Amino acid sequence: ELRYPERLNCAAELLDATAARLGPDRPALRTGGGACWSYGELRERADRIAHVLTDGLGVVPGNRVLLRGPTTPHLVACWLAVLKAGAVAVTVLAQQRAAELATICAIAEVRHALCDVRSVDELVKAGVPGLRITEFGGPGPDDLLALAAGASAEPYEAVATAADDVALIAFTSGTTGRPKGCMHFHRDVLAVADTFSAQVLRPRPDDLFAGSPPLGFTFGLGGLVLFPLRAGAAALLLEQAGPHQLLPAVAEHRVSVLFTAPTAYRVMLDHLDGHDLGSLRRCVSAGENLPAATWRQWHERTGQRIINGIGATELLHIFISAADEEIRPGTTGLPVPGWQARVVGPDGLPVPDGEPGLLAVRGPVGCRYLADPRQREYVRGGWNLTGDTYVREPDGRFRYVARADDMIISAGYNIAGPEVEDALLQHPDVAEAAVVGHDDALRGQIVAAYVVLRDGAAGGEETADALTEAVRERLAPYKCPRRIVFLDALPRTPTGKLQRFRLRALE
Ligand code: 3SK
Repeated sequence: ELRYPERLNCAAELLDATAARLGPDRPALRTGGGACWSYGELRERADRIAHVLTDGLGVVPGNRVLLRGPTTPHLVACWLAVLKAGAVAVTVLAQQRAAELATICAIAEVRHALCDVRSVDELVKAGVPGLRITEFGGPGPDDLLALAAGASAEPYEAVATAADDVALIAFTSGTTGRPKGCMHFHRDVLAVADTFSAQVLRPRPDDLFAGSPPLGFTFGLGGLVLFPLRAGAAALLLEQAGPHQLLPAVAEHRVSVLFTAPTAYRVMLDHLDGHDLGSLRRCVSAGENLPAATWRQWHERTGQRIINGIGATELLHIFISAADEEIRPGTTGLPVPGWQARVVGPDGLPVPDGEPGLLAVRGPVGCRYLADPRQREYVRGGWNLTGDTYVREPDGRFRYVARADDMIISAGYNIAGPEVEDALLQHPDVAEAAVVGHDDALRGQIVAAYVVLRDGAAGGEETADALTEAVRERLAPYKCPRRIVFLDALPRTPTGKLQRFRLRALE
């Protein structure tokens, strides 16, 4: 069981306590350009910013501070400073536009923003009343980094927040709808590091983490900040972190722990040649379902056994996963130690093993939407309902079926798109596949597949027939796509999640 003291500032734990335990000279943050900040330097920079926040900008504990910019050491220092000052970090994505930022600021009652100068235009355009924007990385004397350089060099004494004071508000838009702000406590931040990271991932102080998700997506916050700092390891921060940047970065910097999404693993598989990935020790996949085909191809080509996981912004990070010998490709894994999971029917009661139902989880972190009535739908009887359909296998492993609202019902059959996608992905010409239901007068819905082909493969009727045949060889005929459409790319959210509703609208 996890036990934390009543007074707990997670940023002080992550930074000051780790620096004290392992020494200030250990590398903490590296950049693609070759910069390296030690734990001591990161601490000094975060402390100077914290002095500016409290002495110069008038930030007080509990204030919500928006953080925005590409993934850089300065953004991490700002995040740590905000939390050390007892304020609440609201980290957003660099891709979010003015209207989205305005909504987030309104919901979270944001009054201060620390923004990379390169990402400031949209925030200014958002025109948030009463918002004080402080830029960093610019030339002026009022730039945050200039103010920090002139601030006290004395260590900043972190505010003695309560373990259940809010540390951060993470926004999720899901794939549609008004964004929801998820409040997470100081103890939650340590809990995800002390459960998934410490017990499944098991990082070492000599590890170098890297990955594609940004800090505005809690998958990235964990993989690039919380987990490395808690373990005394280092993170390589890449401003451009797509699959084409990850491959050379892993080789050049000797990355040992990689965090990215299934799509990126698939793209990397097509471009592995010439890249030495021998430094990799751990590869984590989350954000979307990892098809068995992708797991096997990555294993075959790199020797790495991907650690699959399901996480949620509502629960901060990963709660079902498996590593090493526990892995069974095609399943997500077992509840992470400290978490409980079950599959329930519409009445909230567990369904028998092998039968599909809704995934329900509970553990050290729970969903707490900020002023949002959808809280009542997400948390029922103390269990968090993630909105995913799952099956619990007789060996206790959890297998993803589909998002609950994505099941296709065709001629009375329930069909899970991801199963058909997995079958399509086993065809050598298929780079990406997404399967949705389209309305049909006769069958209610038909299975429609949207396919991105690998370079060099041609679309057309012949290929469509070959793909239908490939699915028919693996799955019951009623699951075969009745429509196959070739696209250049699949529609995705800024955090890389497939937007099935856009494909449904293509009917
Ligand atoms: O949303 C997700 O899929 C996710 C996955 C892993 C960790 C955190 C999150 C939000």
